[in-house]
Amino acid sequence: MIIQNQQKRIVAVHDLSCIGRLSLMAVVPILTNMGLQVCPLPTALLSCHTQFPDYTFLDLTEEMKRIIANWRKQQLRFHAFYTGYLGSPQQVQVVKDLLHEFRHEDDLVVVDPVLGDNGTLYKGMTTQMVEEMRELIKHANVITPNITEMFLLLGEPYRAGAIEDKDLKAYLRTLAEAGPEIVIVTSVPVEGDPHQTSVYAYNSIDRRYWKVTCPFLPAHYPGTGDSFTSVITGSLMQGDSLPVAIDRATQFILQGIRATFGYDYNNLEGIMLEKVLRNLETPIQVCTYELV
Ligand code: PXL
Repeated sequence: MIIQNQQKRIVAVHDLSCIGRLSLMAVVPILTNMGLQVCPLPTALLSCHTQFPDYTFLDLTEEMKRIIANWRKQQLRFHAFYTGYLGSPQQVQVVKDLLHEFRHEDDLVVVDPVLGDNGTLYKGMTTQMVEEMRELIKHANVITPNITEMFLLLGEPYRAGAIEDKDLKAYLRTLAEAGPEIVIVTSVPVEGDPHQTSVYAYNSIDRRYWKVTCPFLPAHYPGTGDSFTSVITGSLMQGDSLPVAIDRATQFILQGIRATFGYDYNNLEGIMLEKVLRNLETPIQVCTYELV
């Protein structure tokens, strides 16, 4: 019997921000912990993420092409692709070429359309990036915009308050019509309750909608979106159902926020992943998802 390498390989297309516990510094530990071999394809190198008042930024678009060319020579086989923060709008074409060349039919493609939060674009993000992201999501199986990114992708003005279920379901459906089978929207306000926040998900294959609601602590930590989508990706790769995956990811983020919130601390440094990473090793005990 030949014992083959059965380890699943995932390409992680994100920036490397040295300070802030986001992008690759969240994706690599989480997915490694969940049993995947992570192969980073770094999009940019930053001294710290762009919500800090000052940072250095090195665009790696050309280096990405060289890395992919080298992988081509080695005929590497990947089983999943997960993209997040891109360093330039041109990188969307680089990612599309990567998928065209390396993706097999059953591979999972997760696109987190990192563009902005709280109704505004992140520093350095442009309308050209929004337009390119609309193209990239067409190639994904799963997308995970926050509510700001959902409106940007739809080309609709941002609405800050609660949204009725029927409207939100229509938004999810419209995004799924662009291509992705599964659309997951995070940071959805809960009607009449500022202490809660919801995640909605739509699976266009079985046409079911899911919701997970959890407490909202009054603190903003950059990078929770990256950790959230990493857990979703790892969970789906492990064979969890969609509602279990969103429950696991939501609970993990809440654990991370709770582990961090009690300290007198600069929130820009993100949630203390080191303290909660091991929780991913235990299967989920209680699910709270609802069918909407
Ligand atoms: O978490 C999203 C993200 C990723 N990468 C960089 C960022 C941000 C959000 O601010 O600045 C560099």
